[in-house]
Parts: sequence; structure tokens; C-alpha cells
Amino acid sequence: MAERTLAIIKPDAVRRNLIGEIIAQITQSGFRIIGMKLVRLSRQQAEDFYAVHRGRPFFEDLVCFMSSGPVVVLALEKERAVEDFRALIGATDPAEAAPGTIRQRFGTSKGENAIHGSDSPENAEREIAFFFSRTELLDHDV
Ligand code: IDP
Ligand code: MG
Repeated sequence: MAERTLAIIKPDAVRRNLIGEIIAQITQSGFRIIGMKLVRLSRQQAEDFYAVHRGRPFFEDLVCFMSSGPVVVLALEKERAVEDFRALIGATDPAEAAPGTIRQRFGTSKGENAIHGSDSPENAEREIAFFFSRTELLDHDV
């Protein structure tokens, strides 16, 4: 059965009108979109989504940034979705991301790195549930 992962096109990329190019790269890489929404996160939602990073030096900047403008949230499906999507986006710091990866192409700093991808299948399911109800995802049982 195909695995699922969660992607967020971050506010920097939305502001720079990169939604289309980024989604094109994702779908051309074999991911199927099973859920998608354009939302602006509240400060509280950003804090909750990144709760694991609370206490880190970059936490305040991260929460501020992620709630600074609209984001596109995507639930994606593919075999080995989590691992393959992390490879597609590249390293956290765009300066260290491999050529052709989404962060290398579109990120501008370690904080403003254009896109999020879940880091494990367990976190992917948790993160998908954070943004989508079951009936907002394709192929749900009625
Ligand atoms: P990841 O997004 O590659 O999984 P994490 O370490 O989980 O990276 O960090 C979550 C997000 O927090 C990053 O994507 C980035 O936006 C931000 N971040 C992480 N480390 C730093 C840092 O050292 N400076 C500024 N922002 C950071
Ligand atoms: Mg992470």
C-alpha cells in the first residue's frame, strides 16, 4: 500500500508566487495529491504544529514566519513517500541542499526554506490529521 506524507509550501514561497512551480515538481516526481488547501496558520497553530521544536533557539522565528502569510498544505501519496519526499526537498539549509531539490531551487535561508516534509511515516500521519479531516482526503471510505 502506498505511503502518505505531508508537505507545506511555506509563506516565503507563496509570497514569491512559486506555488505552481513547486506543485509541478512534486507531481512530476510521482507524488499523487490526495488533499490540498490554502490556509493562513494562526500563531497558535504554528506553535502546535512545531511543538517538538519548542525551546530551540529558532522556535520564535519559526512560529512567526510560519504564521506570517498563507501556506499550501498538501497530503501526498507514493510508495516510500516520506523518504522520497525528503530527498526531493533536500537539506534543511538551502545552501547545503543537493542541486535540483526544491529547497536548493527555491529556499533562501535555513529558516525560509520554501517547503516542509514529514520526517517519518508516524509523523506524516499525525501531521496529515493535524490539517485534514478524513473526508477531506481522497479515497476515504464513505
Ligand atoms: P526540517 O524542516 O528539514 O525537518 P527541522 O530541523 O525539523 O528541519 O526544523 C524545522 C524548520 O525550522 C526548518 O525547516 C526551518 O524552517 C526551521 N529551522 C530549523 N533549524 C533552523 C536554524 O538553525 N535556523 C533557522 N531556522 C531553522
Ligand atoms: Mg523536521
